[in-house]
Amino acid sequence: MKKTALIVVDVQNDFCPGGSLAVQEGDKIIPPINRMIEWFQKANLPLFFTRDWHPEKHISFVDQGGPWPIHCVQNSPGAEFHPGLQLPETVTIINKGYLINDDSYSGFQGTDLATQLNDIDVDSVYVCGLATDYCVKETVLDALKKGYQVKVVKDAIRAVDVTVGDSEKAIKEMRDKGAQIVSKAAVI
Ligand code: VGL
Ligand code: ZN
Repeated sequence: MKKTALIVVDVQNDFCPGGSLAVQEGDKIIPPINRMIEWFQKANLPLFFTRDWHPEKHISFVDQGGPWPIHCVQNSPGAEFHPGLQLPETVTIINKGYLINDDSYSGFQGTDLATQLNDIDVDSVYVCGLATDYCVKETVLDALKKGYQVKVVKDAIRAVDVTVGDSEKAIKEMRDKGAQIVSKAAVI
């Protein structure tokens, strides 16, 4: 039987209020994500948490000529999952952006996420987390390209919104490319 997995993208301290690359209301999504985690756990369905996991002097940092402030440095407090996020023992953690000269917004790029999903017969995924207009979007688009059925949980995502409207643009692009945009109520 084919399975559904939950992919929680980058719910890390640096992307939440108080962090170095804080997403507005980034922590507001934690309660609904926790409810989904509980539901997937009870149903014995797989949970994957991605995390941005950059070396010091990563290419994406402003001091290296990149677009972002220093964030999610490997083993630093900012790279930890938000303390409010439930972290069951059964979660599989996927590190990304861990090479100094390579950035990847997608949880599939430079990781074994697709192999792991295929090994356990996953054919559909729910995606939630941070940020709508970067890592959530790229993870969703890659999942679609790889043939998974994708549902994006709209109450459980938030955007960086470097430019006003980025969030809506990202949601439209995900929908246009085949993702279903659902609310939490449709999951649990
Ligand atoms: C992200 C900017 C830089 C994200 C990661 O998780 O959306 N955004 N690195
Ligand atoms: Zn990053």
